[in-house]
Amino acid sequence: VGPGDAIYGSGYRCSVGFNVRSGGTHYFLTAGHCAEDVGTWYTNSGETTRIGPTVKSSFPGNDYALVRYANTSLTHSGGYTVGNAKVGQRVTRDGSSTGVHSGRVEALDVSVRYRGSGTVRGMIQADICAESGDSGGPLYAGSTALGITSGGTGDCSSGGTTFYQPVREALRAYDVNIY
Ligand code: TYR
Repeated sequence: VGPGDAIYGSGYRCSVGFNVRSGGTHYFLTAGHCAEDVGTWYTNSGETTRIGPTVKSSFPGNDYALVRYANTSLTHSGGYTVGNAKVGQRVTRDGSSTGVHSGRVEALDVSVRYRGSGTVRGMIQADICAESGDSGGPLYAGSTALGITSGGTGDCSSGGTTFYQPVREALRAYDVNIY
């Protein structure tokens, strides 16, 4: 299980952001809005192969969550260090609905009000499309982890704009390390 992979819970699908750890305990980061109503995550849509529980989540305000790998037979891939996005930077995101798409960072520290759910602050804005289910997936530049897909407008047929939770803030909030 690794960045961009599909995760399922309570009939929802989202994406893995980045694998992280605290000592010998392994977790992954995903979007907070994904985990609001999901207690247990699975690798398959039939929800038979369990990954583990949502440990913590924060949404709205922020949009990140921490899920623990309780299933010790799953692998969890790494290879990332954390960084800060810069305006104009070329970046890539991955997600379980639409796969890999690249674009540029348009703005930082953006507030976004999602209809019917709330406002998130401090987001990275990029001219990259995403669709439902891509949420929680990673935003990166090479091996530098930058963000977690939160939401946006448009789609991958007509093009779109997306907003990302900076990953450094989530690492600090949960006192975990990316790898
Ligand atoms: N917020 C969506 C999710 O929960 C992801 C998404 C992103 C949807 C951008 C639409 C969009 O334009 O999966």
